[in-house]
Amino acid sequence: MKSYEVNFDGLVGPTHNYGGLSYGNVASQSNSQQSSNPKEAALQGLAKMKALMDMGFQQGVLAPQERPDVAALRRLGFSGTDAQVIERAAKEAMPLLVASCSASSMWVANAATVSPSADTADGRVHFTAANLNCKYHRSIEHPTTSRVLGSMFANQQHFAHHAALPAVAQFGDEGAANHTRFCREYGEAGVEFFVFGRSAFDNRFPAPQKYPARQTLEASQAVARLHGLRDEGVVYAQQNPNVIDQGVFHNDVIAVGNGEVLFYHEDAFLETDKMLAELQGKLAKVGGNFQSVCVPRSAVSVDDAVRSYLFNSQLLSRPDGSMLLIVPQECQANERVWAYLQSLTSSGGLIREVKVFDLKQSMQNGGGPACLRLRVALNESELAAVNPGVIMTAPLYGSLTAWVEKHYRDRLSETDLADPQLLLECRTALDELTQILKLGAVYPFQIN
Ligand code: SUG
Repeated sequence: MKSYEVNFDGLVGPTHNYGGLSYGNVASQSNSQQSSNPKEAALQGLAKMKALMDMGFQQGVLAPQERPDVAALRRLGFSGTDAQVIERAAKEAMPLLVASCSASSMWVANAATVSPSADTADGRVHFTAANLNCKYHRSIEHPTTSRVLGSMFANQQHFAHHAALPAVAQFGDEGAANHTRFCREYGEAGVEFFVFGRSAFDNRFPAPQKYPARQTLEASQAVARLHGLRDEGVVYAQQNPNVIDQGVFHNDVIAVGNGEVLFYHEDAFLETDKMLAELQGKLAKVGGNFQSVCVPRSAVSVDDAVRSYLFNSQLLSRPDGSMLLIVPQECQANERVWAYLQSLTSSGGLIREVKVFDLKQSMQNGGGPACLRLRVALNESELAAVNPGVIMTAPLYGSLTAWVEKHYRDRLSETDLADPQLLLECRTALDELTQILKLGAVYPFQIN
């Protein structure tokens, strides 16, 4: 049976703004308070989806969330009508209103961890929504994420969904941003690679000194258990705490894998040689030939990697077995990174082509091409069981572009977030979106 890697991209929501909410994420911190352009952000994301579809890749779309999250503000004690809740939060606790307005669900690499059916004990595709509990504005995403994923992957014969892990720091889980899967073919058993930043219960693992390590070993282990993965099909590795302290808040800012290939920075991990040997050995047991491409710090520093998001690229397999790298334009703007990419593609290795995308609106909040997509490996019958409304087609691209043009503002600053009209605009837009994507009722305003 044929199998595919389907990239589901997060559609940027109507409240996209620069709230400076993510300590440890350099771009989020340095663009705090700038005004944003939600319309441009959504169109940039859609252009990437369309381009990948046009190149022949399977592409899907994941809906944004209802913001401001009035229910979250009510849980924090603000009361009255929806407009009064927003007004009171704006007056008494602006940072909480800003957090409740974040469109951060667009970075769907953090929505969930996904294990394909070839790896799991019951032969179903397993999803665990990420609790994202390191940052308040992201911790409020998972209930709606679960409903949206449930509506996209509703067929219980093929798909199994797990609720987010307990919402405490010991089980901090950032989803697929710290998870990669190696395999020969997407439909064959593979090796799932979980990268953690610290251990909650074992102090032998060093933790970063400055910035938070969002993913714990214990969270990764719990996800592997929930998904019914075999020990032989799992490798755990620790992110180098020093790179977390330099702004590598997720592993997908310093490494990316696809098929049998890991593309990573020399400083990305601790005990790299041991980890590479384990990946090689375990992949060999399922017939795979593990290969790694290490980018030396002499060619690209960690600082250049963080600024350019070289590793937050999408590494995609082409029909002839070679690979293509989708990078943000910040890579082209960085002389050293661009020179490295030129040498990489001309070296005769597996990575033959680089395609550049303008994702500046998302990049300014620390979200590159890989942050914007959730990979789901599916065989033909599983793909046929996905809600067809969320699979990208030329007509769907047309409808979504028209929908963005109709509903989105082209400028949003902090003071605009206090405007109750924004909530109405968002709800009107999302109500129409659930019809376009045939999702049914998934948002709190549609359910309550
Ligand atoms: O969690 N930024 C996101 C970026 C997530 C990137 N995802 C991956 N690397 N997979 C975060 O830090 C910033 C929001 C703000 O400051 O307004 C933000 O949430």
